[in-house]
Amino acid sequence: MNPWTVVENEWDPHRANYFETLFTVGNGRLGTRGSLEERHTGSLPGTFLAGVYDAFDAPVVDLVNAPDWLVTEVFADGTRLDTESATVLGHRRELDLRRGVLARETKFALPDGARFVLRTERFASMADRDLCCLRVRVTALDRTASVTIRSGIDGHRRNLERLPAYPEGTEFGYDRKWDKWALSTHLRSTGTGFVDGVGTLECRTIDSGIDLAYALRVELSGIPERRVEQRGHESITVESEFALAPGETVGVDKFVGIATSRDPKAGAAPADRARATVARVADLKQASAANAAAWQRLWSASDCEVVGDDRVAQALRFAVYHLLIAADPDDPTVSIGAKSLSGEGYRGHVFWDTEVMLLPFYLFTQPRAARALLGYRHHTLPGAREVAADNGAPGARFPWESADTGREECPQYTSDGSGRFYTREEELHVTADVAYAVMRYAEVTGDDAYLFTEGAPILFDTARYWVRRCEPEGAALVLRTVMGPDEFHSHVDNNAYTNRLVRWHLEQAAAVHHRMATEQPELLAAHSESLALSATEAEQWLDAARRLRVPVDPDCGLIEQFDGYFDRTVVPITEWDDNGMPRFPAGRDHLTCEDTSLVKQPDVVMLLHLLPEEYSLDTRRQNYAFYEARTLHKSSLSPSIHAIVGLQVGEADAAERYFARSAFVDLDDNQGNTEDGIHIAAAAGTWQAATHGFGGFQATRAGLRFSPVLPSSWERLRFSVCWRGRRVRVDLGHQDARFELIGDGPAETITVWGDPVRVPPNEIVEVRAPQSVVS
Ligand code: IFM
Repeated sequence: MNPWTVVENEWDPHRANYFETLFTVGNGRLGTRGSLEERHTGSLPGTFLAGVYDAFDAPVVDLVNAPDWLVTEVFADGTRLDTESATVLGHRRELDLRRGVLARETKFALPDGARFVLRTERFASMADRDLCCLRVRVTALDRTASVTIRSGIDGHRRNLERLPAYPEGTEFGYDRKWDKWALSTHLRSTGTGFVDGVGTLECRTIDSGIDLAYALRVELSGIPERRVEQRGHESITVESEFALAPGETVGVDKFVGIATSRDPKAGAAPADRARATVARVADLKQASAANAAAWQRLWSASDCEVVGDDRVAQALRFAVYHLLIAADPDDPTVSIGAKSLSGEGYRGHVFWDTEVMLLPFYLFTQPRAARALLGYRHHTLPGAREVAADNGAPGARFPWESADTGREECPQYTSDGSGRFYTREEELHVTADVAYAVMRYAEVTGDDAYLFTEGAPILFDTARYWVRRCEPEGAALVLRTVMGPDEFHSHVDNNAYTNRLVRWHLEQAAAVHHRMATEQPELLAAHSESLALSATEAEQWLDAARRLRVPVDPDCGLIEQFDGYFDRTVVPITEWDDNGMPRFPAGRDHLTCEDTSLVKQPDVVMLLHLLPEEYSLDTRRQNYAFYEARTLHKSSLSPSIHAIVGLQVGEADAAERYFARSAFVDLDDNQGNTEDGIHIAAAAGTWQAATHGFGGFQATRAGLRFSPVLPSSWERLRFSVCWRGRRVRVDLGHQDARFELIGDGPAETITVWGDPVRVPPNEIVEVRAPQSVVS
């Protein structure tokens, strides 16, 4: 197995939607699902542009399924070369993770047996995020033929809205199921045309009013009999016709420039910018080389390599690939949805996943991307203020589901309308999670300028929200009617995770305020003025932090997940699936575990993960054992966190199982919903489980620490981490660990297996594992 590629070896329409997700190409600015260029019955194509949302014709805002730049049809002697009109003799696709290129080779036969090979290559350029490229080549194997290639842009796109209720147990075949969905229209055509051989398709999102422009340049390979430019109301196409001799190959190279009126660097009209993008490309060779060079730079900072287990190595690279195509370091107005830009799942909405699951990957490998992701929360502060105001509070409260404005976008009901969930109203912890991410970024990068300019207003305005949201109970403060990360339990009081993180948040906000009073008094005065912050508010934050109840049983160290949790009915977990993951006990599902102590995903265990230094090993051991036995892992965020905390408390076997569950969630489709999009939080959790878990890597105020304990099948684990502006290359084995600090400056002292190690710059330092680890 090549750990740098993911391969599809045969055409199976039942697996096609799964591969469409896996084979998404992208560059953070956009993502395009891996559909066949000509599509098939049952295909689910999609191109998603970061930040392009619209609410027209839908109950909640959608990440718009934007015009499709791939669409290409090939005809051989009048027969369409697709998986239904012709016979598929062979089919292979390969996603090259190293360069972000999806290559295809399909061999078709016509009814008379004449064979044709269709080869394509596509990428969304990492070198120029406004550019997408597609190469199409057709070879006639047996006889002369007339070949027509139609390649263009399809602006007639719809989002899936909802599947109407059908009798329970109704199932539709792969070729019918998407047809059953109600659809939403988000785009209105504003014009199509060709000038000097370059086509333009323009449209506007109906509700949010974003202008989109696509420019199309098609270069032919071979001498055509005919070349025609065609424009329709919502499409543009270049059609070329070739007479092919046996063994001859013809084709097209397609360049597509994409621009929108919401791009941060918007200046000229989108159509002009899109046309300029395709005009500056010399040819596909040059565009491919620039793309490959950009990818090489990304991988040199972000690779996470497992030596000795190619299957795991591939899974980790696949995770990193999807993380790299999800983030745009140049756009601080967008974040990453729960399915990245790879599908319509969760309508492209942004959750706490970004701050808690994804951010560490970017922080340690692509800090500019981390900075941009935090920029999104700053950019959406006005929306968060509206959310607070809607709830009768001052300050800012981040929404549970966020899109372009920062206002709450979480639906109240399940998609068929039958179930009510309360995440929108009650999953308040996201606000503290954002504060946590702000502080982590500042700590790891040492970027005080960020902290004092953009971080501080986030911390301050959200802290004042908490002060109002907390209620007095005697001398203490409590947080009633909330939901913690465990979404099986709504309307609970004093969720330990929420309360503890809120206290931490209030303390950090007060500490930053205090620092600014001496280090940045003018900036503090400016923030105080713009936020109408009174001189005593920071004191109120500290007072609230002191009084907020965070219960831990003093005898056993057990943290009660929320008030009364220990009294909920204990329903034992008795069945596990083929991956060793728990099944719902009979009669229980997502909405019917309220009265039980069953837990959907780490809640107390997530707290142990985020604040590892606050809890003794004994407390972590106790709580992990108690809650792990009750956790159903019905979120893809769950297994990786259990792997990490499990390793800290010595549960290595369970950790390997949890790691595998996270690492293969999409490659093995082990939740059965990969077709909706990549579980991007699990991809990031997998990276965390490898580095923080098996690598024992922690970045603390005191510096970097490593205590690797690798699975026996891994020979080495290699990755890099950015720390305070420099990069450390890490190479960990069972018996030794090597470190190289890249860049000028003083030596760093890091802690390896508990001992301090001095690492001078640009020198490989080797550390032998102590006997206790080796044996
Ligand atoms: O944010 C998560 C949540 O924790 C569990 N349900 C899915 C959401 C999006 O990934």
